Amino acid sequence: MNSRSDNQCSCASTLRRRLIRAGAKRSFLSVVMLSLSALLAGPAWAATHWVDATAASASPGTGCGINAGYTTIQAAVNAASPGDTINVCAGAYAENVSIPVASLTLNGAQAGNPVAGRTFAVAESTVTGTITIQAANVTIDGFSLTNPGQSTGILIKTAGNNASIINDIINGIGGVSFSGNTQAIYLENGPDNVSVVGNRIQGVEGVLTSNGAIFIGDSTASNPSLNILIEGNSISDIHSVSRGAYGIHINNGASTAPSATGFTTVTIRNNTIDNLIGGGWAHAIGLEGDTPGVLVVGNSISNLVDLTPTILGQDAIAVWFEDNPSFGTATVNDNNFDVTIAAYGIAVHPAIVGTGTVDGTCNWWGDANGPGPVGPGLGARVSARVNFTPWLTAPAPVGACIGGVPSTAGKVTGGGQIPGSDPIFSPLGDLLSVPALLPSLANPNEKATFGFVVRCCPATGNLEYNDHETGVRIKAQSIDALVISNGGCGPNTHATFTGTASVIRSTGTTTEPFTVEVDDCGEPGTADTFSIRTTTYSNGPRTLVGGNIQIHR
Ligand SMILES: [Ca+2]
Ligand SMILES: [Ca+2]
Ligand SMILES: [Ca+2]
Repeated sequence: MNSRSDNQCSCASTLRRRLIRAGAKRSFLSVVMLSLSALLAGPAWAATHWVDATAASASPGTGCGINAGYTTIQAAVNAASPGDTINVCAGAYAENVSIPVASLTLNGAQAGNPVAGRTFAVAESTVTGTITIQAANVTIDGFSLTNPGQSTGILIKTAGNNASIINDIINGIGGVSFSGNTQAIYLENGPDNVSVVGNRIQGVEGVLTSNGAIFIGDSTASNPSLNILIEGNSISDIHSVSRGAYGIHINNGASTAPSATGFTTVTIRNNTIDNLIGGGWAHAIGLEGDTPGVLVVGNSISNLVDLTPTILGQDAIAVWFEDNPSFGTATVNDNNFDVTIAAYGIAVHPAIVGTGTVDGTCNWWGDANGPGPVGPGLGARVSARVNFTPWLTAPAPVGACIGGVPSTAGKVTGGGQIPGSDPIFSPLGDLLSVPALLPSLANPNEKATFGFVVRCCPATGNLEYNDHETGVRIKAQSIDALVISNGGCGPNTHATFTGTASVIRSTGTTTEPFTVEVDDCGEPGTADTFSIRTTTYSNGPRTLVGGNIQIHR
């Protein structure tokens, strides 16, 4: 059992002792009620149930081991009322679990703990079977789950609105000789407001059918699946022997039958998808039903293999639109398509009726010159009906979205100080790196100093930057591009320049792409801003605490 479960056990027993003492001293039920409502989050009378294979106490139990009240998860579910919590202690549970009770929270031993650093089935509550959600507001947090030789890990039925699948490790669904459709997480026939966040999904495979990590179906559905969030999941090793391998597969209502009126509104954000192998095809994000306004941002996709390529190339695609009349309303930005020129970064099926274009700007295509062969670069392929300019000139979140934009004739100079380094955030505000020390006005060493001169064209110049507090120096080796644009302080007040830099720490020096963005808001430079980011470092944008930036064009 891990330390968190120990904490849960001691918290529960401490709470129980307090309640017993309070009741014994005053013998007033009102005191107990007051204590309960003050100490327990949620509904005053929500119960907590404890599950452990070695349970030996009366239900609902008070902790793990012999203090638990149920030996199976299903027994606890059967005894639960809406609003209850079920704590499943570390151990193995070979059972299918069906959840018809609304507002139930199932906590595994790792509830609340991110999957990073955890190992499948080690110090985990490990379910071998399918968990089926058929009531609203159910949370599944902090489990390991496997289901070899079966089709589904977690099945969310139509009634499972507001389900939250979080911090779960799903490893091993189906198998290389399993003949059914396999999927780790399956939203069946239109549940709404479902969150699938922060899970690790590995090893989904089968023979004759398509297999995927997260599947929103079905093609014949008449019920839309609304407001779905798929965020921060790590998906890898998906295999179909003879058909499609999917990371995220959406085809709710995709059938041409008049009764199939389902569609999906979904945000797919900051997921990593790696190593899909399909005997027929490999689609990392298959938007194969109607997905009006779909947002696909901040995902990193790599290693897609179609084992049966045609003369036109592999049917291996990072983001794919098929049977999707709303493709022209899609936003596909800030993704990394590290799939080589053999595969597509974004593709729209040529048979889709309509004349729109996918907003496919600001993606990294694996090449500083952008996508190919329709695009100008040697990066991942792109189809027609995708607007891919400008693209990122280096992987997100370092790259600048100036690929394909002509450099600007002009000169940008600057020198001065800004406060010390910041954590890195994605464009949507998600934390991407741990924060450095917070800057303190009392310690001038926490300032970072910079100096640069960049001119164009061709783009040349130099840059030196020194974060004294964190001991990071950045020195440009080359300048690739300079773009001067309109900024918050007026026309031609914003400049972006990119290149390659030495990033120097006491532990060693690395060569990394860099992006610097500055605003020239007047003289002296008290309103000017500076930002710099490399693969391993980021600071800003920050307003200068000394110095000046000047943009001339
Ligand atoms: Ca629905
Ligand atoms: Ca193929
Ligand atoms: Ca200035």
